[in-house]
Amino acid sequence: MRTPQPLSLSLGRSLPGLAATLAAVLVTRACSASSAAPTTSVSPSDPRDASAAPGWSAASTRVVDELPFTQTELAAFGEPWAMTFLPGAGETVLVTERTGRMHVRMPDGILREVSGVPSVVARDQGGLGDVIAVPGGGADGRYPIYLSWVVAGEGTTTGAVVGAATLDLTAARLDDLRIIWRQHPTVDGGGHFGHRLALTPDGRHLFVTSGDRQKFDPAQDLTGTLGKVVRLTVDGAPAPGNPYAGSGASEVWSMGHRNPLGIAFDPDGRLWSTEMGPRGGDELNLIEAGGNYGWPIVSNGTHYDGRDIPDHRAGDGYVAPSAWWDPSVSPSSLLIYSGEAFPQWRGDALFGALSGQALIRVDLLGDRSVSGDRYPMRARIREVEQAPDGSVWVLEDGSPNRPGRLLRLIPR
Ligand SMILES: [Ca+2]
Ligand SMILES: [Ca+2]
Repeated sequence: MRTPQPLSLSLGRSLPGLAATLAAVLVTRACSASSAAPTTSVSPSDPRDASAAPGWSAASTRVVDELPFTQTELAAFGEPWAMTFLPGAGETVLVTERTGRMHVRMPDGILREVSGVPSVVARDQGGLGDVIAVPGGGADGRYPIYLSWVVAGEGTTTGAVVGAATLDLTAARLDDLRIIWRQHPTVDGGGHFGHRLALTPDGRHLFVTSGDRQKFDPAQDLTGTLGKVVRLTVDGAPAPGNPYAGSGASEVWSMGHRNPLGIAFDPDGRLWSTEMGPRGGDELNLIEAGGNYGWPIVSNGTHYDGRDIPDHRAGDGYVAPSAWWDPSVSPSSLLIYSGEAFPQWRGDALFGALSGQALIRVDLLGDRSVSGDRYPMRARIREVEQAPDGSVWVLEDGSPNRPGRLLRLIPR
């Protein structure tokens, strides 16, 4: 993990002073990123055009109709949302459903419902969310996990929370469940919770994506955690060294996000996130300490009601997406592939597309993304994971009329 940027020098300043410092740092960063803009044929960013924002439009991503993998259905769930393999347990995988259920699928295919799952507010996009397992867990069949879900706040409001628990695999039961972090403030409405989770490779910090709850401006407000990526200790406290330590939101790592639904580390420890943007503004972002990713002030998309949003421009003070999608694909998840089964995919980003009904692959080259492929799946794809053997497992999105299948993808 890279160390925080010099923003920590701004401790104790007023917010405007902090913002000015932040803008100066980000301008520098944006300009240097622009000079490194990719020059592939699919990039509209001409490095000779100083006004062009960095990054590239992935709209022209190649559609691969002849899929390089075969698909096998392993199970089906009502409304699956997330999954995680249990460390050292082969193909044993935990699957959450938005409606508040969790199952463990054993390697022999048996599905067992997990008890002790928290009661959730399952409404609109909210409910039971992500689940991740702590690497190295599993002694005596007990697996430390983190999970996220939506709870009621004051009045009619709701908000996402993150909890820690221990899965007793033999009993298929969560023990010692406790809430360790709460999105704040809680607000009305049922969208844009984010609440995807990622542990740093060294296991010392927990990153949580926190959506803007469809309230826009809070993504730029450092008194709350809406529209942010936050960095916590393993116990849920603001991590030491965060860029806004000492401010009202000392757990904030980056800001200006809309609805980041994927987060993952690459093999070099860089943090990437997929973000569901407005119309035509879905993003793949390289997440850096103190970065302001611009929502709702700048976006390469437009509001769904037709109002314009200024595009990212070099020098505007906001971090431009590494890649963006117009038309939208609705990224739901993110995996950086490191397995053996698809050697040509190693180091690549893979994510599911909801409205795009596809698995999307993006080539990562150091701190840049440069090209990619789109694999049509004929279903909304909610989640992507890598099995111990390197096969790629995906969860389709489910609905009351159509369950979401768990599929295993292996090379054709
Ligand atoms: Ca997962
Ligand atoms: Ca725009």
